[in-house]
Amino acid sequence: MLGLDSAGKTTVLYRLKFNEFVNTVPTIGFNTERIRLSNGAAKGISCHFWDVGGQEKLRPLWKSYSRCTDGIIYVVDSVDSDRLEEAKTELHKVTKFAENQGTPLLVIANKQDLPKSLAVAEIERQLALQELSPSTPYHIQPACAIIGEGLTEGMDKLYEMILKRRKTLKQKKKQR
Ligand SMILES: Nc1nc2c(ncn2[C@@H]2O[C@H](COP(=O)(O)OP(=O)(O)OP(=O)(O)O)[C@@H](O)[C@H]2O)c(=O)[nH]1
Ligand SMILES: [Mg+2]
Repeated sequence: MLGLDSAGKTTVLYRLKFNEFVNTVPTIGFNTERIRLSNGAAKGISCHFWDVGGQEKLRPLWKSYSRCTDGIIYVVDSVDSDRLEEAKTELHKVTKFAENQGTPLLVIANKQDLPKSLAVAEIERQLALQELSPSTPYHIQPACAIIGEGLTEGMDKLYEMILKRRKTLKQKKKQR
């Protein structure tokens, strides 16, 4: 789970883990949790999450933590329009790492509860998601991590993309 500082990653993590709001402090380093999803189509699936701090000095860590993962969750603050360009640059950097080619991407457009939040279509445009490599399947999900709205839908989509990718990789292996 990646994204600029204060996007809401740790709030998402603990919302999924405890099904309640947990007040966070900025992450220095990372948090990790094994979470059994409790809702939606992915209910019962156990996921290992790595929530890496988003401050600039911590971003060099992103490469190692996203390496060989099944999926990348990229959390964006939907109100922080001044930093969307920065969020875009960092996201495109991560998806270009050789180890992340084809890794499914769930973008969480967080803080949709706030009155000045940008619409999902606008965030998709500003993050230039359509310019990502065609090998990167993605879904952008509006959400509010405080109350957990949108997280089940987002995780379901991510799970769907992960299964689809596994199937394709298996078929490719067979053809060899
Ligand atoms: N209004 C609103 N505030 C949110 C939401 N999600 C998170 N926040 C708040 O945003 C602030 C930052 O949240 P964190 O979860 O600590 O952010 P982070 O992405 O983990 O930040 P770093 O650890 O610094 O990378 C906290 O005050 C949260 O309570 C949301 O959906 N709506
Ligand atoms: Mg954090």
